[in-house]
Amino acid sequence: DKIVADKRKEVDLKKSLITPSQLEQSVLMERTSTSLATALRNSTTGIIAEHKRRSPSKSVINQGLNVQDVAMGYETAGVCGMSVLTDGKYFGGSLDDLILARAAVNMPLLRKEFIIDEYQILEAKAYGADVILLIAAILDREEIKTFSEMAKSLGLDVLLEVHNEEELQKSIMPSLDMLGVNNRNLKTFEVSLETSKTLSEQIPDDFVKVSESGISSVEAIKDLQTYGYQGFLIGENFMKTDDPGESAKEFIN
Ligand code: IGP
Repeated sequence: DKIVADKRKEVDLKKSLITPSQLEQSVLMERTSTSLATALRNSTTGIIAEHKRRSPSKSVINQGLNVQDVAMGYETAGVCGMSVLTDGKYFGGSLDDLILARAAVNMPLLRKEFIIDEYQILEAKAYGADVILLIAAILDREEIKTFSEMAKSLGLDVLLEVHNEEELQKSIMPSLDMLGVNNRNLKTFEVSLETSKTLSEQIPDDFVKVSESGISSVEAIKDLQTYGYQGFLIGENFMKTDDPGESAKEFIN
């Protein structure tokens, strides 16, 4: 909730400095997005590899790497897509990370952000993202609908993140492509893959199921696949090493 309040201030300030119509001038607005949902459906491994320097739960994960090297390493490893954290205050990321990754690779890129305003969706497109994340815990159903429909109109895929049954039930709508279950409780930081297993049967089959956070072994993925998961969002396990791309390779084939 502190994160959301900080984000509100940040977005209001940026809006006054760079207008939506200025964002629309970005060369990247003309780029055709690539679909992460399609890549996941066609993959047997389904890895979405994240760029994450630090987090509120772990503090420093990796500060010494170059985002473009990380992106190229992930792409060479054969991941389905990359998640780029753009929040500065809590995760040490930025929109520069997103646009630099975009310049380095062709695979689908997810803007990992606390989206609370349509302005941030325009930013995602203008800085080269293919997918946005919407977090059910910080949005009501109306916002999820408005934001996901706007993303679709820009050609972006939508990953909706839930942590419990109530968030899942309030969020289901046709403008979402992927449903992600966050195994980490954002309030307590506790991680349990059981969260993905329990919620799996309540996710309708028309959505690609993604399991997020706390995944650190191929065995865990094999297990989650039996519950219908086709996407696996992995950050720390790759980023804590000197060569995230090389670490990701071990999860592919
Ligand atoms: C990655 P992990 O445990 O592999 O580093 O987790 C990702 O799921 C996590 O960073 C995340 C996240 C979020 C971060 C999931 N949902 C929402 C910020 C905001």
